[in-house]
Amino acid sequence: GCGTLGMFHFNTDVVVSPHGRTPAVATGAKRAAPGKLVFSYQGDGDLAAIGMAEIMHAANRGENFTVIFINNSTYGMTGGQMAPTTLVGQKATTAPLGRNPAETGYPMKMCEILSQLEAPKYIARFALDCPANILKAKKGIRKAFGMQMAGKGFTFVELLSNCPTNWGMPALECMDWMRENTMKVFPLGVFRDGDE
Ligand SMILES: Cc1ncc(C[n+]2csc(CCOP(=O)(O)OP(=O)(O)O)c2C)c(N)n1
Repeated sequence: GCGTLGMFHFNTDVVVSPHGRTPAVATGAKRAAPGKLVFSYQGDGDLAAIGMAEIMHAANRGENFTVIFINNSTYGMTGGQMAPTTLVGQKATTAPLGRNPAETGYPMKMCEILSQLEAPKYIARFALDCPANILKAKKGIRKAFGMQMAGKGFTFVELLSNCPTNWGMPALECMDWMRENTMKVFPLGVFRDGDE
């Protein structure tokens, strides 16, 4: 879904768009109401698979909204299928022996890919594995929202997350697994800061 859309035919804060198409919907919302804070909230299946075209082109146009990209390296809601971000060797219902790059390629790193474009103004990756990192993520989101409200352009915040159900482990173990696996493939950091 995307942020405040109270200027259309009905008064609402949230719009659920078709899977993957959120950057297109957010583009329309922000262009129609440039004073509103608009953000999309997208999973890795959503953003890096079905919505790959929408995210690339919204970023390339420098649309002035914020993307919150929740990367838990799985299609959670539909039951744990392989996502573009699934790690090599990570098990999924559609990769029961673990992701094999010879068949399905390698994890796609969206911050790094989007950093090849000129227009984006802020691109950063954080992890939600411990309070210190959650506070950093919060700062990054605040920064992205601030840049958007200052009219700077496209801002993208990736948050490494987890999925106890589909990873098949308790929540606390997920935090360790993230640190030992996910964060090695998806390094944390600010890839672009248009304020600097
Ligand atoms: C056009 C379309 N295709 C497929 C689906 C089915 N679908 C719903 S959620 C989902 C996967 C979501 O995975 P992700 O975006 O990674 O988010 P998560 O559930 O892990 O948070 C899919 C394929 C859909 N809702 N709409």
